[in-house]
Amino acid sequence: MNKHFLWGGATAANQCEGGYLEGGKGLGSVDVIPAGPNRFPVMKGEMDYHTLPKDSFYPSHEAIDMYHNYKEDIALFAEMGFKCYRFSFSWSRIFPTGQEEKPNEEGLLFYENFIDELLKYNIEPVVTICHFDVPLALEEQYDSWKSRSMIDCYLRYCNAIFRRFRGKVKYWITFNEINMLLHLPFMGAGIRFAEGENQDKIKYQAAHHELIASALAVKLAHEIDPDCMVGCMLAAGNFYPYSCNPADVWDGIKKDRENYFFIDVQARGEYGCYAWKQFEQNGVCPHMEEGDLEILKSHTVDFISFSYYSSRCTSTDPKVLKGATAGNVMKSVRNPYLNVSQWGWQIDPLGLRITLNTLYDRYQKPLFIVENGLGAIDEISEDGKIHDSYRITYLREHIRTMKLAVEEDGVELLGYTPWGCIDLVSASTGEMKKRYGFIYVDKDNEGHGTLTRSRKDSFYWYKKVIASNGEDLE
Ligand code: BGP
Repeated sequence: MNKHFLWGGATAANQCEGGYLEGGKGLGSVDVIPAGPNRFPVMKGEMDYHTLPKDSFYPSHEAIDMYHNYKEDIALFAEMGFKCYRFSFSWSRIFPTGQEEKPNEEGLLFYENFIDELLKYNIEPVVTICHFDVPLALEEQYDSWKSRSMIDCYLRYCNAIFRRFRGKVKYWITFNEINMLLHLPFMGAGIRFAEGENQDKIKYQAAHHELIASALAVKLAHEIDPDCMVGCMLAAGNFYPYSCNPADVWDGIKKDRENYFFIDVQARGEYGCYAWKQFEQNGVCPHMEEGDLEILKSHTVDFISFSYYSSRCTSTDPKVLKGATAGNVMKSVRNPYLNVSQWGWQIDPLGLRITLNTLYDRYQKPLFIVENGLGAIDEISEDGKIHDSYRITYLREHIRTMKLAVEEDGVELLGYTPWGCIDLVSASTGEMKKRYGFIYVDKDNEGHGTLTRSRKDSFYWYKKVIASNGEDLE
């Protein structure tokens, strides 16, 4: 790997910060997403959070309390030798209702101190501007991204952070897993549906608003700081056809396109021709304003970042379809060649090489793996330590194929930031016991625990990987 390769780790505010009303922060959409059986219906936008039982438990409120522990956490990242750290800002910490004229100074100061702490250790900040978190007041006032007014609110927020952190933050990501809007609209974009609404029409209209906002953020960032790079972010993982039946192959292409739909616009500057045809056929053409197509065309992203946990598999055979597995929200058929994690996510290291190559062939822009990892239950052994060899195996195999994509296939890759480098709240399930970290956090699903941090075996292993620039994977 080249000597500037950005080894690091990734988290998001809503899953680790806590301090949900401290420092003048307003409520975010994630703060009303409970743990337990109501989580999924709320994330899908099909259950109104106002109707949740009073004793609901909201894991984001405290999370792992990084709000108060960030210095200790960053010191641990530095000890592992991180070159970069990907994290997100909480929008409602900076604009508590999303509509203020001026940002909340306390919120900006928190992130300034946070970033200065990273820079103290020469850790490059990689900031996700919006990671599954919209000020709740914007959801209440405008129905979130259903409304075009969100573009101005988002740009006001971007303007504040681009100016404040000019020269300090070089890598920005406009929206985390932008394609999640199609699958979990409330979690992805703060969108709820009323009964009888045409959900697809709303989703594609909201997508258009986010795409315009993203393009204008690229423009603004470059105006304010010509040296910074702005990227998009995809929940990636190719769909494999279950069989060589052409019907399965075609189905895989169509499913992949549902996801590329966003990146096609952000990276190439225009909607794919297939997208327009589908909009027309399904009667879901988004409303556009004059100049929109030009905005999209003129301000494409500098790099493409993505999460990769697993490949997916698809079939048109009803018998095969019966065995669909969960796998990171997007439904996938069980691939008989792959093992699965404790949460049923398929494990496919070669799929990372396939994904890297597919994305690079399609866009020819630098790529950035900003999420990858294994969510697993960790047990504390008799010696008081966590021997997470399963996590090391998962990461080792993925890093191997990542290196092959770079060294043998010529893919241009900026860096690698495994997800949840410190244990945090799971986005899909709200659990703590689904752990990804190199660093263990003492907290359970019900919110009990001392929040003490400790190093797992993978901590020492990853430290060695970084120190050897990916040469020593044993
Ligand atoms: C991605 C999200 C992350 C993260 C990760 C792991 O979809 O961008 O926020 O949580 O998946 O998923 P989970 O937490 O559900 O295991």
